[in-house]
Amino acid sequence: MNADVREKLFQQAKEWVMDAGTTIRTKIDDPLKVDTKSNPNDLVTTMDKETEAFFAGKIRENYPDHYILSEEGFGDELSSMDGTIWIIDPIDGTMNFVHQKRNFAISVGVYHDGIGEIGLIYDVMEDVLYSAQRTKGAYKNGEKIPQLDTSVPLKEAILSLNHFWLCENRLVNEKEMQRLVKTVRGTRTYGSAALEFAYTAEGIVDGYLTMSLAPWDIAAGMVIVHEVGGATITTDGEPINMLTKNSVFTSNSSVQREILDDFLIKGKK
Ligand code: 2AM
Ligand code: CA
Repeated sequence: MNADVREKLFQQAKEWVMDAGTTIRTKIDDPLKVDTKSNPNDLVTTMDKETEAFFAGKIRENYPDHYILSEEGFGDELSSMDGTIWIIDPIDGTMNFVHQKRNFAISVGVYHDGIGEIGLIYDVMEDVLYSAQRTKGAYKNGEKIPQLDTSVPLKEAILSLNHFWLCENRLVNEKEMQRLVKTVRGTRTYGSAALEFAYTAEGIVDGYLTMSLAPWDIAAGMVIVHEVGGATITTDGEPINMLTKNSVFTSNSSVQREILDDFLIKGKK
């Protein structure tokens, strides 16, 4: 994508993200209608749907030739990554949104012919925007985030993960996961994949590992992590397929190599 085109898109996307965030903050104490989706813990609210409808309306009006891949049904059915695609999670961390009224984010990634061009993750209640454009670096509220430290030993690393490996243990070896948890300095579970990517990019956690995420949970985060020198792969060490669900492991390169070789791959042998 041409840099000028991308810059304009970035400014536009950023404006819509901030507008959507302001609306959510204004309505945060309004009564909520909460429904469930794939399971009783997979939540969706009217706010998720209204926010996605807001983005879809703006994109369809202003960029009728762009596509939308999104969580709550306002997007397109896509079978390829050709063209310009907005990959949107209107509220990532819906359980946090419902139970805590914090620790959730708006996540918007823009991909062109399969390449991540723009990533925006907005921590709505903290009013913190993580952003990146391909080749332009990553920013937190407009301040450049430094490149990741690749010399962090695993025993001093903090790893963001959740209990989903217990539910999807065919993907990883349970004993190896236990050994990993004991090896690292600490683990954290924030409950918003987008924020966990943002924290990885910021270097306040050294990686995020989880078993099954949709494209909209990771699209923006992948661009942002990439811009600080990190990488995102599956737990098998394979590239992410943006048209399906994936197991996901994002981190700086040194932690990634070590966890992949010594725990994830080894656990499969
Ligand atoms: P969501 O809030 O947009 O649903 C929680 O650890 C993280 O995993 C959140 O980013 C959440 O996204 C995501 N997630 C993906 N699939 C999920 C599911 N079936 N149930 C709960 N969280 C899910
Ligand atoms: Ca969501």
